[in-house]
Amino acid sequence: MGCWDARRERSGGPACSSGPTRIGDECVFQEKDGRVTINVLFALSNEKNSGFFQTGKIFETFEAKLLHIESRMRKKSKDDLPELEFFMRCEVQRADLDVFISSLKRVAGDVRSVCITVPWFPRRMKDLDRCNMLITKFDPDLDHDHPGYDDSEYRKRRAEISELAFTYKQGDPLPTVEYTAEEISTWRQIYQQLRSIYPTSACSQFLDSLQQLEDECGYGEARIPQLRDVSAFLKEKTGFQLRPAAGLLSARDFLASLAFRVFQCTQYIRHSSSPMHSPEPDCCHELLGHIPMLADKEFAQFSQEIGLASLGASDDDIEKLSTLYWFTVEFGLCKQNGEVKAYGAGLLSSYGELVYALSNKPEHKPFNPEETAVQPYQDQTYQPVYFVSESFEEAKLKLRKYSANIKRPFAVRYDPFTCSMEVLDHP
Ligand code: HBI
Ligand code: NLE
Ligand code: FE
Repeated sequence: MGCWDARRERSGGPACSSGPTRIGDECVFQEKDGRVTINVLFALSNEKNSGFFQTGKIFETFEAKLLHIESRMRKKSKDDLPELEFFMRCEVQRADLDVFISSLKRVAGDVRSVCITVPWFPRRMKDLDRCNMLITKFDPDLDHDHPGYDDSEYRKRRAEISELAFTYKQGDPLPTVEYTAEEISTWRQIYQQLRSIYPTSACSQFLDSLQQLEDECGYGEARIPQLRDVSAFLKEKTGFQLRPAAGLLSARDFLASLAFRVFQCTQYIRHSSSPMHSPEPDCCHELLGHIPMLADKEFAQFSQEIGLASLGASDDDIEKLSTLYWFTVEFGLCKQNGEVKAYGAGLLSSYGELVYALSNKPEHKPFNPEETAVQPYQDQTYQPVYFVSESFEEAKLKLRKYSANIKRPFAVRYDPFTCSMEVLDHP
């Protein structure tokens, strides 16, 4: 269970940090299943033409998979004989790395290897099965303050629904949940209260989509919509689809799925004793807060762009990106026709916080990604500060610009035909 590579990457960093082959601090290009991708540079003098074939043998011996090769003639200095210099990218067994490099050194001169650290990230839709690392926060089994902590029935129900997410594999039909009368009653209360203040509090994109969900997808106070129906609706509107999540996921895993236009969605409902606010995501948060926004074409596009920017990003960039996500997609406010409206899902699914955010109690700051990305945030209760953009479009454009500027030693492009990532390197 969990995202093996990503987890290891975060706890202490990967291998390839020792041995004579390392230069500088650049190391390991995506270690996966014990194999690393490295860049090797070496030179062969012209007299030793057989050197090239000998290096080939070494590649063969170590079962190194050649991914890229370039060569050029180079003179070390004016009076030297020209040498043929090779640049190769290859994948080898991590455990063989040092011997592989020292073997190359025996036949070639000036061998250098360069590895670049890039955390694992999903490349095919199927890889999302590994993007399910849960954050053990707000857990009804572990957290004494959770409203469901003392309710064994609730905990049992949560475990049952979480199991559906744990066993889900990409491509399976989305599981359906038969909600109990108590659960539907919690939903009804939330729906009624929120629905009554949406017209004055929510941005127009949200209101348009919600209307469509009510007309075409069975949204209403009477029943909790099933992920299967909602996913089919979204697929038609914006190409987004849902997959079940067992709870709050790590930001890296959560954001990565957005790159594939997949939204990880919880399916359980909050405890009936606290309908107006839940610190953790639940189906009310997903269905009322996120889904209407994801049914908007432009919002869907920029959600995917945030996801794409997160793939293989450094921990530091993930932290900033998720803070930005927090203050925009989750808790963003924007001006529309001279009034401040909510477009953040965390607000649109919490009656308590929606009313509070639009009151004069919290601080409202203008949205500016560089500043917002480092603002500490509150994930237990209401935010002390919200960022207001001049318009919904402005938030989108600024966030897009910020995401596009995140530095990585490669670029990614999503291929919608194969639902996979093309990774374009620029060494
Ligand atoms: N996990 N299941 C789930 N749902 C979310 O909305 C969610 C998450 N993990 C992180 C997260 N949201 C964001 O707040 C950012 O940290 C990316
Ligand atoms: N506070 C939100 C709600 O009550 O619906 C959920 C936020 C999840 C990040
Ligand atoms: Fe959310």
